[in-house]
Amino acid sequence: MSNSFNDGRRRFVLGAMTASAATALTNVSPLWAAPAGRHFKDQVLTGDIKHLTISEANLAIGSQTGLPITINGQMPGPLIRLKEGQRAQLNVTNQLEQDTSIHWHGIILPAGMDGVPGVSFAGIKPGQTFNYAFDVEQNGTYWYHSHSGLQEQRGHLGPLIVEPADGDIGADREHTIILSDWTFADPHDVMRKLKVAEGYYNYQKRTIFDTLKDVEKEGLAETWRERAMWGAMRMSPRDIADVTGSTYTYLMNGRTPEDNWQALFNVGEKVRLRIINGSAMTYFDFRIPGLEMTVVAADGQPVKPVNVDEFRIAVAETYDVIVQPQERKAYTFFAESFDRSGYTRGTLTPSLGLTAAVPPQRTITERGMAAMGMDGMDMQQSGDMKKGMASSEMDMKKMGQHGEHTMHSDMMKGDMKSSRVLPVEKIDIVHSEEGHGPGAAMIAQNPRPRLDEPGIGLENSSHRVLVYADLVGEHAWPDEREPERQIELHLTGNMERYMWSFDGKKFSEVDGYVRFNYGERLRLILVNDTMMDHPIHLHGMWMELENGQYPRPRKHTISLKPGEKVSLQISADAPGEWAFHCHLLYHMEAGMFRVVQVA
Ligand SMILES: [Cu+2]
Repeated sequence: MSNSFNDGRRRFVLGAMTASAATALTNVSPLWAAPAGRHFKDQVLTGDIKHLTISEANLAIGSQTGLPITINGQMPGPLIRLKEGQRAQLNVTNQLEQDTSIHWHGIILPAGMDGVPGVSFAGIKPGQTFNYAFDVEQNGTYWYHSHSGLQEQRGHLGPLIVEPADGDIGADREHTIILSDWTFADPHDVMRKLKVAEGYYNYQKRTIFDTLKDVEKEGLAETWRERAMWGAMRMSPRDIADVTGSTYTYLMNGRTPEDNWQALFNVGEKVRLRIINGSAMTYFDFRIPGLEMTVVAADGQPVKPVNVDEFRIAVAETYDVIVQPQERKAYTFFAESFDRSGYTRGTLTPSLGLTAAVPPQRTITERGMAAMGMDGMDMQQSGDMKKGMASSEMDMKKMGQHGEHTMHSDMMKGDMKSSRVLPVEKIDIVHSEEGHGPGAAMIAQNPRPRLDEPGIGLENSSHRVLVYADLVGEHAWPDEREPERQIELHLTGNMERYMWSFDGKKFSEVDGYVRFNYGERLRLILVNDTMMDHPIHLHGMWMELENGQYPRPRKHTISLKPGEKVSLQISADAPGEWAFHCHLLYHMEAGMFRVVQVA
C-alpha cells in the first residue's frame, strides 16, 4: 500500500464529520460500530489493561429480544484495539454460570495464552478472572471468541484490531465490519437436530417440480441418473450449508438487515474496511454494488493489492479492503450467505439516513458434479452408505463415466488459465487401507487443487471474484527453508450421522497429538474427502498457502472446497499444544478437531 496517508487532512475530514455523527451515537450498539468509524477513541478499549466481563443479557436483535452472551454488555463484544510492539494485558471475568474462555483468533502468542480449555488452559470458572498477557508482534485485523462449548453461537465474539507500529493504516478512515449468524434457538437444540437429520435446516430441498423441470431441460435419462446419485449419497444437492437462513438471522455489527448498520465516508477519502466473518456456520459473499474493492490484507496479513467486485469470506477469515467512493451517494454493503438462504446488509453513506438499493438475492446453486469437485470421487461402500448404494449401483458406474468427462474438460480449462504447477499436484494422496473407517462415508479418489475457482454459486459470475490463487504476500516471510517433512491429513465426514473428523476419527476417538518437531519447516497437506466446504484453522502458527505465488500468502484459516487438496508450509516455531480444527462450530463440536503438539 502507498503511503499517501496525510494526518492533517484526515483530522480535517473527521472534524467535519463529528457533528452529524454524534447525534447517532446514543442509539448505537455496539458502540464501536458508530457510523463515523475509527477515531471515536472512547468507544474502543485502548487502555493499558483491558477488562472484559462475560455475562448474558436480554438485547434487542431486530424486532425480537434475544439472550446473547455479552462482553461488557454488548453483542458483539467491544472492539479491542492493540498496538504492535505493546504488551497486551486483558483481564477476563466470567459472570456466567458455566465455564468460559476467550481465544484471540490469529494472534501469535504463548500457548498458555491461547484460550482453548483443555488444550492451553483450564478455562475460566464462574466468578473467576483470567489475566491474559502477551507481547503483540504483528498488526492487522483479527477477532476473538469463546472456545467453550457452543458459546460462540450465542454471540460471544468481537473484533480485535492491531495497529501497525508506525500507526499508518494506509487510509483516511476505517470501519470494522463483523458478520455473524444469530439464532433465537438454543445452540444445543440446533446440534441435536443436526444429529437427528443433517438436512433439518435445509428447507430448499428439491421438489418433484424441480425434477420435472430438469426432465424437460435435460431429458429423462440424465435427470434420473443424477437423482439416483444424490439418493445413493443420501444427501440433497442443495446441502451447501448445514444450518441456514431458516433459523439464522444474519447480522452486520450486531444489526439485522432491517436495522441497516451505517458507515460514513466523505467523497475522495480512502476508506479501509476490516471485514471479519465471526459466524458459527455461515460463509458470506461480500460486495458493494457499484464500488470496486481493493483487497490489501487476508487474515490480517498484508497482500499485494487485488481489485475485485466480490469476495467469499469463509467462517473465521478476515479481509481488509480499500474503497474510494467518488460520488456523494449511498452504497450497500451486501453479505449474502453462500447457500443463498439469507443475507445481511449495511450502508456506506456520505450522510446518515441515505440508503441504496439492496440487490436481489441470487438463485440457489446446486452441487453439480463439477461444482462438487466430484470428478472421480469414489463412494466408499461403508456403513449406512452401503444400504443406499445397492439399488443404484449401476447408475453410479454410469455417473463415473460422466464424471470423467467433466474432469477432462475442467483440466483443460485449468491448463489454459495457468501453467503453474503447484507442489501439491506432484504429491500422491494416500488413503489409509480401510478408507479412513466408518467416520468417512466417502473418499475423494482424485482430489485436485481448486485455488483458482471462486466456489459454488460464483462460478458464472460476470464480475471479478477473489480466488485464493490471486493472493500474493506483500513481502516474504522470515523462514525461507524448504519443508523437510510432510504431514497429510484428510477432512472426513459422514453426513448422515453428522460425524465430522480428520482421517475418519473424531476427536474423542483419537489419542495423541499431531506432532510437529520444534524448529522444523514442514508441509501440511490437507485433502477434503467430504462434499462440504470446511474452514480449517491452526492456532499458534501461520500457514503459508502454496498457491503458486511468491511470496506465498499466509493465513490462519484455510477453506477447502469439496474434493480439494491444498499444501501449506509451516514453521513449527511455537512450542506447546495448539488446537487445529474446522471452524464450522458444529463440525468442531462433532469431532473435526485435533491437537498439534510442537516439541
Ligand atoms: Cu467442517
